Amino acid sequence: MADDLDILRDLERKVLWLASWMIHHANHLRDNADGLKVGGHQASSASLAAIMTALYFDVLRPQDRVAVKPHAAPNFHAIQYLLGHQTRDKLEAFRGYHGAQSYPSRTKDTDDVDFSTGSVGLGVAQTLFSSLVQDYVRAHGWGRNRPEGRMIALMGDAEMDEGNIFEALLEGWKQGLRNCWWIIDYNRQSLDAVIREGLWERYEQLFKNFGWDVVILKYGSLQQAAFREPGGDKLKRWIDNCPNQLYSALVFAGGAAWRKRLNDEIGDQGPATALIARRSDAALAALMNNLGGHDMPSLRAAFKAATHDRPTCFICYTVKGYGLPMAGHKDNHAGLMTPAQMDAFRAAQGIRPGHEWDKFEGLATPPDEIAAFLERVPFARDGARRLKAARFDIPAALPVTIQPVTSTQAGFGAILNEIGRSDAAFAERIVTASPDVTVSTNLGPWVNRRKLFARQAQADTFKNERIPSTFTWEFSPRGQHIELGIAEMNLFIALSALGLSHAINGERLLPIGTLYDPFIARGLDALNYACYQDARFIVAGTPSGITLAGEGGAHQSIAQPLIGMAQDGLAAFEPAFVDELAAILAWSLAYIQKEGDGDDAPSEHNWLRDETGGAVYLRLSTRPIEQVQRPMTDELRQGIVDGGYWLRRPGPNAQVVVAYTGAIAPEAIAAVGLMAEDRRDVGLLAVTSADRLNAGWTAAQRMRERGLVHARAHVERLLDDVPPHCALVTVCDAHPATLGWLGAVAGHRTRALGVEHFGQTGSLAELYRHYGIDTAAIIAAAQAIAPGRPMRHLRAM
Ligand SMILES: Cc1ncc(C[n+]2csc(CCOP(=O)(O)OP(=O)(O)O)c2C)c(N)n1
Ligand SMILES: [Mg+2]
Repeated sequence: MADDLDILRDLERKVLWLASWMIHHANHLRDNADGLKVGGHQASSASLAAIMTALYFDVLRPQDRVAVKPHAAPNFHAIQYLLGHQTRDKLEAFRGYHGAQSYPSRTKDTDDVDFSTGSVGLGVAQTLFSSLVQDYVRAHGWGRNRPEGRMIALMGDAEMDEGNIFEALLEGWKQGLRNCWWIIDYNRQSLDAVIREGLWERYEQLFKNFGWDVVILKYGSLQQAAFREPGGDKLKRWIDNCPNQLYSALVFAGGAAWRKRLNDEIGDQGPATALIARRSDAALAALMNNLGGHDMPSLRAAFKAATHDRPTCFICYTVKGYGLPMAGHKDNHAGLMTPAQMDAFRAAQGIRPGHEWDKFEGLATPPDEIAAFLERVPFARDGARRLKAARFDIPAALPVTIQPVTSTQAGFGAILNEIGRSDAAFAERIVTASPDVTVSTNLGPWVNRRKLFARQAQADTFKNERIPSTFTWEFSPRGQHIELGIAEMNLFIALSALGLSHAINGERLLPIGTLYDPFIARGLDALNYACYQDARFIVAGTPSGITLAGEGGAHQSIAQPLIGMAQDGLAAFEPAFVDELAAILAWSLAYIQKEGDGDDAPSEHNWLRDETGGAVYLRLSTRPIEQVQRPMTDELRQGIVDGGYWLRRPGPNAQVVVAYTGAIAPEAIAAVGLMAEDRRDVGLLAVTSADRLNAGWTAAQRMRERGLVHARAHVERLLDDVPPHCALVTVCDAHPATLGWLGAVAGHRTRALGVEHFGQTGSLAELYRHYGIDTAAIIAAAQAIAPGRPMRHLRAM
């Protein structure tokens, strides 16, 4: 009988082989008609083969969750294939249509990826926040029937260059991070380069500063044994002093080069020379390549020794391309083995031509023993690992008292305050988070009611000292607001982790984040990442646009509505009035819980994939505006969530229609009112979501092209009421392209007003005039494209 160590070594070889072969197959053996390289990272995968084998086949438990370094995806797919959770078809189609993904993907892969990766650094931070979310869930008394899992990142050493890693480390320290492992594949190579000397010492200090344990796996067991031989101390000293570049170069050059170099530098005609001479070239190379990260006994021992819940960083010395001909070469990142090299590698693995995909081909252990071992692997014990969670009912109308003159941001705070007072089940599941803008985004009243979250309760000192304050900042394990430092990347990764709690912890959360609208750009890649892995959350960007006026030019946002439209997986809204916001928020809280299949047919009502669900972006404003007094009918509510409705329906003789979005509503209303004195039937279209109007229109066109001739989008039905000769003036406090496309829906002449430049401070009137989105600008635009009688009002203004 083979023992577990033998079997793990066999599996390591198999993982290395399958990963290399998968990439080779995709690049050399598949029809690649495009003339583009397919790519794949044989060297980066090889670097992690032993570490991943030790983890997945021995150390991990079903409750553990892993973010795999993006360019080690082939290892992951190979491991799941060996465990029976990945098909050969998918491997053969690696990087192809519907094949195993280039980088592990929660949404596109079928082999149970825990966390997507791809943009380096983000998956790493996701594990940290997922661990905090696990603590949050358990502190609220949920999910206690499941064992606590470890959140584990397998990361490249160059991922440590990403700033978001440091932001996350600091936040983790503040929040008392536990149950998190970051395993650094310390191959001392990035894409372009060999990294600086001594970086591990910086890492070690850094992690220790943030309260982590650091475990360094530098020497493998062969090396440790050699160090105990006579002359071994010299060898160890030489290894410790060897620059990264030279070590890599010698790894690439192989046994004879090692012998020459070592003899030159530590040869003593005594014990060190003898130590070298006792080994063949192959044995010498094996010894020098035997770094901790490739040594199965060291890896198992190190991982199994970490039985505590302290966050732990493992710095594993590795060789990029370990076991492959490109090992150690500085150009190996995108390097691919040639067919001849692959052939030699196959033969060396004992794999017969035509048996490349066979799971047990060429292994020392008999197949039935390996199969029996794989059956016992703890990681795969519970089968599929993605959990399900119940949904929470959301009332169609969220109660709120609307002030006659107020802003959407104030309304947002008021609605949350009302939710905070309610004992509805869904209210318990809401968790808010904000990067140091809790008060200034109007979450204060909600936090007063629902408290700040911390694993340990902590009283509000100001309150204890009887110093009056509007806000009582009490920390409690039942608190429902996570106060983050000012790092927008962290906000989005936190939302990403909170928004996957249903799948990871089996407990659904309803996350709502707030930040200043311009700083969405600061966390944009993390937002994209969160959407890519289908995390469910609501994010409110407020204040926004140039409407924040005195707050200053540097805080003005222009492109965000276009981001909202273009970002897949994110439904974007920009209401003008608080009753609209209440309807949108109620819809959103249900929408983020929807779990239809991504290929579900869109609803015939609006051709949007509303049953699939997604995340939501609300662009809000601090501008107090007069609210429209009206009953919220079902029809109005539907129009609001579908993206638009007629505030004033155009008549048959309309020459002009104004379409507006957001806080600029008073200017649009005033312009229409003034124009109506001279023109008949002027219409006013309220657009609450350019994103959903646009997406519905695109989808309906596609449906028609596919033969569903009756498909009609909401915006098409709205514009049915606009006579063909009528002109459209669109206006929003954002880039004009946000609404400019409306003219293409039914072929209306259109002038799109908006903000293309920014940076000026001033009063609203000054700024709206300066950027050309005030009432006069709307009227002038209408006059220019739909000349009517001379406009007295325009001249008077
Ligand atoms: C945000 C981001 N920037 C750039 C890249 C391109 N890229 C992919 S891997 C890589 C280098 C990775 O080096 P390292 O993390 O050390 O991994 P190794 O390949 O050495 O294992 C780069 C720059 C990326 N994937 N994501
Ligand atoms: Mg590296």
